[in-house]
Amino acid sequence: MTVPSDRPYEFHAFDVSYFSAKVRPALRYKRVWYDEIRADVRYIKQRTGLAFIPMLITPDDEAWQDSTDIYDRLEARHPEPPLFPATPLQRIAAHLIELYTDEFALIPAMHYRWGSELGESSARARFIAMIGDEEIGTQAAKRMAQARLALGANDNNAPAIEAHTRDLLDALNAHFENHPYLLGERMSFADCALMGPIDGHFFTDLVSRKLLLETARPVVGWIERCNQPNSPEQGTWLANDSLAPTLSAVLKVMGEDAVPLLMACLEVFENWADTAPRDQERLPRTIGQVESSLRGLPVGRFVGIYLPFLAQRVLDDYSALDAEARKTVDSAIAGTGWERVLAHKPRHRLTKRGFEIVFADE
Ligand SMILES: N[C@@H](CCC(=O)N[C@@H](CS)C(=O)NCC(=O)O)C(=O)O
Repeated sequence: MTVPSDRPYEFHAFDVSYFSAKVRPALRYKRVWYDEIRADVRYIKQRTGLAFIPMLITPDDEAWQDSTDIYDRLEARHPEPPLFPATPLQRIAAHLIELYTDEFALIPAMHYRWGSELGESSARARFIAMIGDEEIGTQAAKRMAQARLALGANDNNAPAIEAHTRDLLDALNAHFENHPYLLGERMSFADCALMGPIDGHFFTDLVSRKLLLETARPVVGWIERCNQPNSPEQGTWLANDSLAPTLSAVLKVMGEDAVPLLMACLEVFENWADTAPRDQERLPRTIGQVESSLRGLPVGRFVGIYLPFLAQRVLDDYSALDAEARKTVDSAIAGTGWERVLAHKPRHRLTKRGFEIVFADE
């Protein structure tokens, strides 16, 4: 495809936005010419019908929305340097990390931003300054503090969220002490995805930034590398489609803590979809409520339709593998908790119609 180069991409984003932080490193890694523009939700909605940040406008004026779609489209237009590993195990591992970041890591991210007095007051100050209006900024902060509860973080389960984060940072520290990126010496979409919670929230917010600077210097080094990727100088992903043992340890912290909740959400979705009308113009954003637990403490959250859509993406890649490749993946993933997700057999298929997730014909 010819790429018009007389105009930059427009990246409509916010510095404090999780999913903007997930896309930004991919743009830098790909070395595309882009302008970052403060998101105007009304304009985004006008272009896509959905008020989600970020959005990318291409030089030929297409609107791209949804970080996973943006990765796919960037990769198709700018295949070099690659974001997506071509080998089965590294590719599935990267997908699982993305599933964790998009659907679970929001919980610790919202906890550290909104779940303490210092977190809340400093994030509120930032929102007010960013929006430039005391009242509107305060309202936005209030909505976000409520979203923390809807996503499953609360005062009661805060100790479990913090213990999870501690273990995740320890595992990532051990990994980044020996490897510059998750899959070796080259970035992939797994690194970009993990930058959502870690750069977009943890390193942006006062309470968690202190935690990172005091206890996770290797992780901070990785943030710096992802933000200035200098991709021509990067090396390669680990040889022979292998995962570093330290990455398997990271996957295990993610899998053991996230998978029970993710599976419970998938079950709520399947049951809802068994009887949901198929002719809906637009599926509801949330389709139910789930009760699960994290390290023995209850976590209740709403169930959305994005998780089954994202899980389907991983499962499609997994089921396209031949038997031998699947065996390799299975034995590498065994014991991490993620095997339950790979064994999931969805009864319903979703697809995108324009920017909306809808039922695929069944
Ligand atoms: N699936 C979307 C999610 C984007 C998203 O949720 N963005 C947040 C900001 S970081 C947002 O716009 N939230 C508004 C809302 O939830 O109504 C993606 O991957 O880009």
